[in-house]
Amino acid sequence: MKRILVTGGAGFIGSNFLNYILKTYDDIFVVNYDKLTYAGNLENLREIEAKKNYVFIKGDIVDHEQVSNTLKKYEINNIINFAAESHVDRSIHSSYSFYETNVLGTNVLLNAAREIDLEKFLQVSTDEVYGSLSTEGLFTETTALNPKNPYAASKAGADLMALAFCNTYKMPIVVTRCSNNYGPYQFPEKLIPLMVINAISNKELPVYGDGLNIRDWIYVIDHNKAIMKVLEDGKSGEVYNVGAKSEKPNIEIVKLILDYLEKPYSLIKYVNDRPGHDRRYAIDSAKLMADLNWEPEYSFDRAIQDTIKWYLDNKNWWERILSGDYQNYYKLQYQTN
Ligand code: NAD
Ligand code: TDX
Repeated sequence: MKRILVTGGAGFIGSNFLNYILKTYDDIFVVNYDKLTYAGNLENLREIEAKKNYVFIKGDIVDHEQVSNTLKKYEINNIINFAAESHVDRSIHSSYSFYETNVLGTNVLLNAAREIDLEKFLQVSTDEVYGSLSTEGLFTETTALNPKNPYAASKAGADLMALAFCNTYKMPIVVTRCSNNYGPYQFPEKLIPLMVINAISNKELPVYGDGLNIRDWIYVIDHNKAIMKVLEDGKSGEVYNVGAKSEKPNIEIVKLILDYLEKPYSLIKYVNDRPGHDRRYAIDSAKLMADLNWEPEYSFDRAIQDTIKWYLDNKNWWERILSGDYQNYYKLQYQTN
């Protein structure tokens, strides 16, 4: 039986992952190990928190002793590392916590994993490690790493450490690199929830630069199904790109949100560009599709509507987040614009 340590399971992708696997598989046991930073929220897990095969532990992945004790106490044989500082703009304000959690934390997990009977270690990574594309081409698994912001650099460092442990200690380790996710429970610092919430609240929608930067969008459940496939069948030492061939310029998404909510385009405010802003991401997931028989199931047009509707229907969830620290972050990020 898989006994999985999921780190960062109270965040956006991790909580969707736990909700998905604990409703889909009976023959697993899961420990959610999360520090509960500003981005971690146990409310995301209400539907599964009482399950007998689920345990929550508040802990930091940088803490070797606590990680090691948790792995042994629960006889963990699989690890999926979602835990990270994940927001590019925050990494531009200060990169220390990104280095600590993303690089050092992954290194701690890898070392602690050497002490157990490990079936698989899956490092959840991002297409941002490849840098930025111009108008042509796609990122493949062999594209050279060229991270362009502190967040991306910290994720690239973690990937390389994971692959080095695989090579050096012959550990069963795989890396996934996914494109931009959207869906329920995403913290409203990221483009889609921020724009939806501001539009609902009749606040300005701050679009960086000319609004023509391109991101390649995937619904979070498609990403999570890919992670499960790679955990089960991914080949040790391999990297798998995950994407749904859904490239959109940012401004198109912002207008789509305003159209859906029947709000005027006059809410759009073009603001100063993000420093070093990557122009375009586009990911080729042909390897994952061919080798592990994975395919995205959700169309962008349908899933983005479901996502906007989720934020409309779950005001309580985001209103609680908008108080306190979030206001301070918002001022810091947008006051000069
Ligand atoms: P998130 O910021 O929503 O959640 C991160 C979670 O990690 C939170 O619950 C937080 O409390 C926890 N955490 C942070 N530091 C920790 C620490 N030191 N110890 C233990 N827990 C800690 O992030 P997300 O968007 O859900 O991203 C999850 C993973 O997926 C990250 O590794 C990210 O790099 C990767 N990823 C994200 C996207 C995306 O579009 N959001 C795309 C590709 C890859
Ligand atoms: O207020 C905004 N205005 C704006 O124009 C915000 C928050 C974003 N943007 C732009 C910047 C990007 O071009 O929207 C695009 C998406 O921005 P984010 O949601 O911050 O995502 P991105 O920087 O692309 O990174 C995301 O995808 C890769 C995740 O945050 C990462 O964790 C993941 O690894």
